[in-house]
Amino acid sequence: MTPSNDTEDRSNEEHSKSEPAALNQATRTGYVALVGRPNAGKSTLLNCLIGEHLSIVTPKAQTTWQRVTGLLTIEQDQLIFLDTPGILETRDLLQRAMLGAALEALQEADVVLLVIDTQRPPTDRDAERILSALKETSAPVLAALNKVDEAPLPVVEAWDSWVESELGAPTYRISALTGEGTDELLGVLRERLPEGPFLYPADEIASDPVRFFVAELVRETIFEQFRQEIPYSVFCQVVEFRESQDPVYIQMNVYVERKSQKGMLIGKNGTAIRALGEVSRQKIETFLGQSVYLDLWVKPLRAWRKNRAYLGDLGFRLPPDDDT
Ligand SMILES: Nc1nc2c(ncn2[C@@H]2O[C@H](COP(=O)(O)OP(=O)(O)OP(=O)(O)O)[C@@H](O)[C@H]2O)c(=O)[nH]1
Ligand SMILES: [Mg+2]
Repeated sequence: MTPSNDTEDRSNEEHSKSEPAALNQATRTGYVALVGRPNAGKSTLLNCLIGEHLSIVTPKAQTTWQRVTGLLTIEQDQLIFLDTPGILETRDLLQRAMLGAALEALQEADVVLLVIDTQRPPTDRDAERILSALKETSAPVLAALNKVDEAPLPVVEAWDSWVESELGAPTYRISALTGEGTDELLGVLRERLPEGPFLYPADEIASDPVRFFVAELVRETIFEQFRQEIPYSVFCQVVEFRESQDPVYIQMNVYVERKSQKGMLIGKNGTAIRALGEVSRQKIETFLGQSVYLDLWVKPLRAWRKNRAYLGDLGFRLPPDDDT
């Protein structure tokens, strides 16, 4: 093809194409990291934006332990949301892995959405943790002032001033629970996406394996049904997933840190584990849209939260410079 007939050839090509005109427009694709202090509503916001119960949510802090990717494609825009564990003070190796996951998402982000719980006023500790974490990113930061459905207005205003003076970032008042303000926020996020091809098919909402979500739904139910340290001592892992069977057969290990916790999880005459299995199974059936046989095996894995090898086996990515 010579430069002289280049234009003509391309215009001919254009006319012969049968795809909709929209495909010829530039697409925008980007990673949007949802970060913030524990319990701010990051996972609720991810679910609200995606329109699915993808990331587990509980009233307790430190629910999310690993990053969860949620995909949303609207017209020419693809948003790859990274829900992250809360930016927290780390006391053990699991918490260091959790913080590491949040910091890694900050490094990968094209846009950072700082999610703030405006039910509580800003503290020095919040300020220190948030500002230190945000040093990891060079991406633009937006702040979602969340929970405005319940938050006292003076506290929302206090956060507004804090974000303005400390970050100079734009703020958006939202409720991830009711959806208030989230359409406008989504519009702003779309505007911030860099141009680029889609990285996932337009109809996909998740990139993590189904096994991960299934195990997370059991962990969510443990947070709901057990008290004190139990939710923080348990991790779930699918060991067998037979999709071709009806009902789908799922065998899951439920690891506890100490032998005594095994008894608590099973309960008197097995009542606790039966209740856990029943509610978890229903959630998994809704998620998969199929009948499920859920086989839970409670196993002690001594002090797994502090054990590098166990955490590695359970799928946690540990910070490389960690010497614990
Ligand atoms: N009233 C109100 N509650 C909310 C809102 N968003 C989240 N919550 C509640 O806040 C609690 C924590 O929500 P999560 O989405 O689990 O918070 P998170 O930031 O993901 O928490 P971690 O994973 O522990 O860091 C849950 O009880 C939610 O129902 C909101 O807009 N309004
Ligand atoms: Mg969460």
